[in-house]
Amino acid sequence: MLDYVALEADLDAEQRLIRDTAREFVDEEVRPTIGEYFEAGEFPEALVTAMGDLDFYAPNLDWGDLPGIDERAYGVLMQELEAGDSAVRSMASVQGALVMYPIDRFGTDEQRERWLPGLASGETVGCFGLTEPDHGSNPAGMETVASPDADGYRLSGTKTWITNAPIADVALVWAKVEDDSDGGSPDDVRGFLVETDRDGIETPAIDGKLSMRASSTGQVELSEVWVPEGNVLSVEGMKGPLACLNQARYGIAWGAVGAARDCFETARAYATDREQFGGPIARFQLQQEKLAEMATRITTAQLLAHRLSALKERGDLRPQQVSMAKRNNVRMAREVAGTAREMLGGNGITTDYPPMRHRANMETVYTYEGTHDIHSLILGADLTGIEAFE
Ligand code: TGC
Ligand code: FAD
Repeated sequence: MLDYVALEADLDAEQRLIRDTAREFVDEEVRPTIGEYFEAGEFPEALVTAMGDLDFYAPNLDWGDLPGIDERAYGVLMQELEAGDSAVRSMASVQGALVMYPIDRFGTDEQRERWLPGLASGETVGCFGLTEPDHGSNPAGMETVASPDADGYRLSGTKTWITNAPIADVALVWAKVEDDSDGGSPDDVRGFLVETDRDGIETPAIDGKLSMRASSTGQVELSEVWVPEGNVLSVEGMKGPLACLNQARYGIAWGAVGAARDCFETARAYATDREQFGGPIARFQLQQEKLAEMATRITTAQLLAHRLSALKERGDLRPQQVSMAKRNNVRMAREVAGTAREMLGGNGITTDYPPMRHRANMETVYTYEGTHDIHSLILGADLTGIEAFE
């Protein structure tokens, strides 16, 4: 397994155990069938509780029975899961970083006790509704509203492109509390935990995806859905959802390395095995240059991910540094997957081998959690002091 500058030699016993557990899970539970699920356009639902049994959901949180593992161990877990498929890492990211993290950070004791155990075990599935049909890169413009009503709120609006929505028991919906004084300011944004069996909520699937096919994606349509005050998180403004994105983007920066590594290992094995012109194609300098370039780019992305974990562990990680890693590592994985696909010739376009599936998935990963362009602008603003979003 590619670890060219021996970063894994520095893993402690717990980090190694998590790596090995996740690798074994991916080898036994994901690899044998993920191509079929990808073709069928379904998430392998048996994995939802299997991943809960192995503590794959928010193991870096320190509440109740959650293991409270360190940030490097969490990153290594995301890397191993995405080596299987981005849909599997997405399942863990959404459940852990986008639903459990905000409940832990912004919730009341009552909300934590009500939701976290079920989400940790996978008995309860969550989704995170921020994006809307007319507000993707600019979620602050959201139109979903929450009108105060009878000790609670009535929510109306549509969230789209929501991972897990069709299979979710609870949706964390970000909406603006209606306030006539300012016409809907981002400061009015609040997070609402909406059970999906409430009257007025629908979660239809989005079909026709050519990327992230093994993940369930849908909409959350809300028509005057009432939720009690006790379902509202204690955070106001865009820093609520953006803080969650920061956690998930950290996991993606690690996960992309896993997907790229899987492509590299597949291409290396194929090149040493496949014979043309009387010998293995790995003897051709053109193929060796591709492997050298892939290995170098994966290694530099690994270094960035490991450095991020050290900064996060000591509380010094800035969101802009996460943006740099998400942007770099996902672009790297997208390009490495393309090169690996190419090295497999015709076989490379099938689901018998992972590169094409990873490449297709990376089109989504390049776009969600802030597009590549948006992370360029976040870095541009940080480097110049001048925002260029509008
Ligand atoms: P801005 O005015 O800059 O900031 C508003 C407040 O938020 C704070 N903040 C952050 N806090 C934590 N982490 C971050 N990354 C933060 N970025 C900003 C900021 O300090 C401020 O706090 P305060 O106290 O002053 O109020 O925010 P803006 O609305 O102008 O944002 C600009 C922009 C473009 C960067 C932001 O909107 C953005 O990141 N857009 C991209 C949208 C996006 O990433 N959507 C993702 C949807 S979820 C998803 O894709 C899940 S896929 C999951 C899966 O399947 O794995
Ligand atoms: P747009 O914002 O319309 O962008 C279109 C293009 O314009 C992009 O290339 C973009 O980079 C570019 N662009 C936009 N603004 C600028 C600018 N200021 N300067 C330069 N270029 C710009 N969202 C959730 O809330 N929860 C989820 O669970 C979730 N899961 C997803 C799962 C999948 C499979 C997919 C595909 C998306 C998911 N998303 C989710 C939504 C995702 O976060 C958005 O697709 C993403 O934020 C981009 O928004 P958009 O698609 O509306 O594109």
